[in-house]
Amino acid sequence: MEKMTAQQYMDRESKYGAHNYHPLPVVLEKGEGVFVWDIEGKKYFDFLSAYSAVNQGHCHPKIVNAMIEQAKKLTLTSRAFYNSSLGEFEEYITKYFGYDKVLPMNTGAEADETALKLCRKWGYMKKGIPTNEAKIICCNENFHGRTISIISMSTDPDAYEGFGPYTPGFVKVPYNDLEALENELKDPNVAGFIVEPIQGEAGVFVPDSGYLKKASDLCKKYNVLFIADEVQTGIARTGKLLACDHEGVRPDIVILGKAISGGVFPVSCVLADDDVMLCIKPGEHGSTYGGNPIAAKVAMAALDVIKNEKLAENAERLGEIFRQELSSIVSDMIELVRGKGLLNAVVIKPKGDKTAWDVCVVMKENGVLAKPTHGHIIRFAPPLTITENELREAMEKIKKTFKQFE
Ligand code: IF1
Repeated sequence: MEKMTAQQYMDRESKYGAHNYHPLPVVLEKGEGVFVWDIEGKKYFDFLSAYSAVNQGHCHPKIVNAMIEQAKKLTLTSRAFYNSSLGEFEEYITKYFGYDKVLPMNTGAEADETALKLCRKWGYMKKGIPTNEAKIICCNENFHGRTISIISMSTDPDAYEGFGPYTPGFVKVPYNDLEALENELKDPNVAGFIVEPIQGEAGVFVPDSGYLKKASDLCKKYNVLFIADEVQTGIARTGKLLACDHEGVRPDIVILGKAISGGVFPVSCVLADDDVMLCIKPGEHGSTYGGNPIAAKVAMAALDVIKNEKLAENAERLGEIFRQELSSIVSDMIELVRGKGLLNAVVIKPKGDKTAWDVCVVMKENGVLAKPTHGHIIRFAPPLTITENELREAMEKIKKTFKQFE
């Protein structure tokens, strides 16, 4: 049989798959550490890390082995029965992050939904909000996933338009605006405030230093739950285990996903203390796959790797170097560099008809994969296992790319 070309792979996806994505034209078939290879054997630095899911590097042997070993033994029981791995994971992760309880799910959106339900339930049971009156404050330009309720929080027409009617009960405030937040917090029917410590989809928008701490203090003052969506920022990506750790903030609810499995298996979860978590009773929430034995073993291995390989420390140190190097590039297409740890972005000023998309295509030719967001922002988020030498090597390719647009 003749070998398929990249074009044939892409055409087949286009013919048989829904058109809900617009991928960069590269067909990958192998990954190891910070590298991925396409079907022709060309090697690339992965500077997207599956949107920060592959923080531990591609196909990390410890995580993959944990999956294989468990897959040979027991894959799924549902939560109708106990399984011998779930409790081990629950103890491990609650001690790891310092919370009383965990509720396991599979995807980020599901964990966000879980947090919203938990928050509303707490609002009725503990805060005494009248039935069906609970409100949750969210931020403009947020990204929390793709379900109907979550897109009801969105201010991005691409995310919400054409999918109404929307779920009521959300109040939107500008991100990074404490005054607007406090105004809404005064409403006694507000149960929670959900926030990304750094807005990823918005283009790696880092709030002013002190914002999270003050927002969390305000929530305490008004008896409102502070809910941190750390799906993208968590698990060492920004240079600390959680992005909230930069300001010493301890959220009432933490939402985790993506890198909690190192990109090996869909795992997500919500962390909270008993006062909040025990508001949900048997039969009120769950998921067939949530808390399955493979997920449990994979997540423990993935979190082990974060600590053993000191990935938070590496992200912090290399992030500084990366931003320094990026900022040193002289190009009239670079408007701004921002980020924290190894979650960074460059705001691109289009040049003639050349946009961030064109930059990413040329960068791909040069051996670095990244993806534009909102048309004019390029996100750079390599696996946190990257070494300084690898980072500098990738940097040369990025510099070369911008030179080609001179
Ligand atoms: C896609 C963005 C990144 C998230 C936060 C929940 C979820 C996400 C803070 C939902 C998901 C993704 C999904 C991915 C693109 C991506 C993304 F640009 F859309 F914002 F990472 F930057 N909370 N983020 O960032 O998690 O249900 O997808 O597991 O392809 O849509 P999920």
